Amino acid sequence: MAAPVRTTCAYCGVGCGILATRTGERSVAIQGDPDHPANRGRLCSKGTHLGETVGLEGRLLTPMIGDKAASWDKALDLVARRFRETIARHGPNSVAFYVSGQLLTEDYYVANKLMKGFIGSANIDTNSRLCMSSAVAGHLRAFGEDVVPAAYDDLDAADLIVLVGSNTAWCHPIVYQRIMAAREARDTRLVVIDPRRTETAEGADLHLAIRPGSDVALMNGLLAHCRREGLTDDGQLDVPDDFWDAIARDGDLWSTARTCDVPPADLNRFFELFAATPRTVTVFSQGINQSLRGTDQVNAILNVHLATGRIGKPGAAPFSITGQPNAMGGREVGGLATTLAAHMDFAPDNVARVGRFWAAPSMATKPGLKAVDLFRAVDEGRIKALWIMATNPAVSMPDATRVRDALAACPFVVVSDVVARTDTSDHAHVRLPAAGWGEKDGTVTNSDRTISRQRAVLPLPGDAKPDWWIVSQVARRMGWASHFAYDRPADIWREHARLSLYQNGGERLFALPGHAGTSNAGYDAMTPFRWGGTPFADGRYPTPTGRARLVTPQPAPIAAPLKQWPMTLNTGRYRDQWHTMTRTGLSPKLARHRDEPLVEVHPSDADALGLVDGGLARVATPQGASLYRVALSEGQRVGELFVPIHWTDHVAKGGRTGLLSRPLVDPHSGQPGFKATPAAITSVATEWRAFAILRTSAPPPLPDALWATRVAVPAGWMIELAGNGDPAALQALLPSGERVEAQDRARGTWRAAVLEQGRLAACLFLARDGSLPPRDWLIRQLGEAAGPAVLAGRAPGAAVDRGPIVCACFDVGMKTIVAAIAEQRLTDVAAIGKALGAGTNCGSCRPALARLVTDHQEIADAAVR
Ligand SMILES: Nc1nc2c(c(=O)[nH]1)N[C@H]1C(S)=C(S)[C@@H](COP(=O)(O)OP(=O)(O)OC[C@H]3O[C@@H](n4cnc5c(=O)[nH]c(N)nc54)[C@H](O)[C@@H]3O)O[C@H]1N2
Ligand SMILES: Nc1nc2c(c(=O)[nH]1)N[C@H]1C(S)=C(S)[C@@H](COP(=O)(O)OP(=O)(O)OC[C@H]3O[C@@H](n4cnc5c(=O)[nH]c(N)nc54)[C@H](O)[C@@H]3O)O[C@H]1N2
Ligand code: SF4
Ligand SMILES: [Mo]
Repeated sequence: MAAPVRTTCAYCGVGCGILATRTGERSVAIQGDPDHPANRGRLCSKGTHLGETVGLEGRLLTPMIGDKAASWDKALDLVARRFRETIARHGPNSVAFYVSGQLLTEDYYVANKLMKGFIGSANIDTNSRLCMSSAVAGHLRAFGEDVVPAAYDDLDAADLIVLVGSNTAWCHPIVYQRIMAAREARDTRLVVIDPRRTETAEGADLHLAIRPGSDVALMNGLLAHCRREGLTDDGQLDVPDDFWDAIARDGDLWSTARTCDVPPADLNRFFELFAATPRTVTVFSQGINQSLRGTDQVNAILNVHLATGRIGKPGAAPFSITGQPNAMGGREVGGLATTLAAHMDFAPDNVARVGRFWAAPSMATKPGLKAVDLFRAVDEGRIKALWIMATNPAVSMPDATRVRDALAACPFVVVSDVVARTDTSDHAHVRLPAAGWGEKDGTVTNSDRTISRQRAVLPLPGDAKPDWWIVSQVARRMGWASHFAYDRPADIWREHARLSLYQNGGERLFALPGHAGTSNAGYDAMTPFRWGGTPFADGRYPTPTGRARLVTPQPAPIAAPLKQWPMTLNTGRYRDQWHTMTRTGLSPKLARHRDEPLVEVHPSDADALGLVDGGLARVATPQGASLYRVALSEGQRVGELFVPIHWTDHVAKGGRTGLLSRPLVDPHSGQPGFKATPAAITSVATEWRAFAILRTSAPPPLPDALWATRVAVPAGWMIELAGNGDPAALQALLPSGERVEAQDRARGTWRAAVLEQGRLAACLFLARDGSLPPRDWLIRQLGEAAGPAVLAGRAPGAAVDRGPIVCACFDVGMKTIVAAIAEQRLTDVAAIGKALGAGTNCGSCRPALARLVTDHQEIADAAVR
């Protein structure tokens, strides 16, 4: 067996180190890297199951012009020519790049350099605009530079951790496990501030289920409390004249509690805990950033930390955790339309400096279009050539239907992606096959400024090429061969490091000393390191006065419910899926945690609106409407809905969330307010419900039905279905072969199975009264010897329904766990682990297990008594 390759995870900004071992043509064994400072050997469910996503099924393996395969030469020449011609005819601002925090730093650097130094426009924006641009804008206002003043070690050293707008247990699971470890080791307190009671909140000492958008009121209330307690010191800060008046206004406990809609006693507990705990880290992510006042919400948090001295010391910091694996690397190269490069902005000095360094013929002199404006410009015909890399805006942008229309009307769209077909690349004129995780080489920066290498463990498949190579080739063909003469990522890394140091007398904290001269071998051997040390430890900030600034924050508008749109729609993530599912969607293990897109509703709303658990509902906003399966949840606030962002037209009919969100943005950062859209929900009745399980390696097409969602299962695919009228069209799902069938017209059930040489190749179960057999046993029968008895839908003899899968690693279902809690009187997560294995590998399900223990303990006790 090959030696393990040290690399980093493909997914979130925690940036876990991985030991990847090639075990076959296209197979990789995954282990956590015990030496990586971010995770010390741990991995969550997504990282653990990366090996299930490296197959070639669905990959784009050759350049495509329209629907025809093309050589690289032809495709690159075409892209270069169309961009050149468009620029010649309509000017540099008629073209744009839309890139991604999932590019490596080297890819990002080259794309940014081409657009801002050579094409001469700053129309390069990134999906990070949708992700953490409010944090960037907030840092710039408070500190003068976009520096995250925290590290994971601070979590280990803190006495209080406050998670605001962050479902850490699902979205940054290894950070959450570190927090849980700190709680065990030193009794660190945990407060979670989120309108929903998430699994993250389940593990906290205190959960404040605040009204959406009331974070500024909460933080101002906290700051007013600290001031009353004499804990603030603004002597070394730049303070706007109106600042303290604005903070004091409505800043008493009662009015804050009213605005935030939380019990005053809970609020007081939080205030007192914070005031009493100098070592406090406040971690925040999308519940703060993705708001129409995201930047002000960020500054409201920074204000509290600056004014109470909780920054620049071990265990005390505001901590913006980033979502994507290289969101931070993108910030370092200046990949946002509003930044230039290497933490420099568009001030004339900086433009001149970067221009000199690049020997650039036509520097962009002002910021370019931010994502939402950029796609609006495409829609209005002002952008005539667009290149999209490593992101799926037809799904992930707000008002995504309009984005699709814009792409469809754009004269020239290029998409670089690893998969053959996405909702975005359906609109591309040219598709370029990019190297994927496991094949690409370069660096990423995680949430705590640690730079690590990603290394290839597999060879490049087909004609796939790394993104840096693709961009450099186009740049060369546009006429700038000598400026883009890179042969390897190390060449780009050295240039990036040199730029960080270029005429930098300490004004810019971002600097990579010692790396400009790294040899190729040194680059290959690079070990993880954090840049910037402990920022602001000396109390000095990169502002003109050297002081940090307090900013008077404006609260987010808390709209009164509208008659037509009485609900507030919140959107976010599931534990085991990554964004638009192009990769996690390939993993059967990850699919089973939540295999359909749900709309979570509070039971009292459901009662009032006639929604039933497990039924379908249409969620509508002024932008559009989409279907979801209803899940009642006590963890929702009344009046609020929650839907996931992951489902696309390629995996489902229904459940596409991007089309619902408004294209409204924060005025400072341009980040969309994805977390609160006025919405309505209505029940949708269907006459039948069905599912099909099919043994096929290629994903089967979705049949024509009102509701259809497809997930990977171990030997094939499963499709959940619901609809009205004659379900005869579902016949087309079943392959030809020996057919066994059972129909009960009275009950309206239809069950069919197809056998190939006595083995189960496919089955379809349909019911009109809604009761269908559990899926697990049938999934396991795919490819196994089977006969007509398979139509019973369960094992002969005892019927075991394991319920939804909670532990993805050991495949343990909810009902199995609940039964074990009751029968074996299991009282904690560790006991469940001993009995069933659940929760003992990646640990992502431990919050869910804890919840099951609390919920079922009393039942178990009662049963024994
Ligand atoms: N499993 C998984 N993990 C991921 C990702 C993924 O797709 N799947 N994506 C990665 C990426 S790119 C990102 S950006 C991160 C995102 O990570 P998170 O920010 O943790 O994830 P979200 O689910 O978008 O939203 C976080 C929480 O904000 C809450 N919220 C909504 N409105 C408000 C409000 O007004 N105030 C407060 N205080 N909270 C509010 C929501 O209820 C939600 O629970 O996750 C990363 N990790
Ligand atoms: N309503 C709503 N919308 C949201 C959010 C929300 O909370 N609510 N969150 C927003 C946030 S924070 C984010 S980060 C975005 C994420 O949204 P997207 O960036 O659109 O989602 P992904 O599915 O990660 O898209 C990445 C694409 O790049 C491809 N890819 C993977 N690796 C590579 C590579 O190395 N090279 C190339 N060229 N391609 C590659 C993948 O196949 C995939 O098609 O969604 C945003 N949209
Ligand atoms: S927490 Fe999970 S998804 Fe994030 S980097 Fe670590 S293993 Fe990957
Ligand atoms: Mo993100």
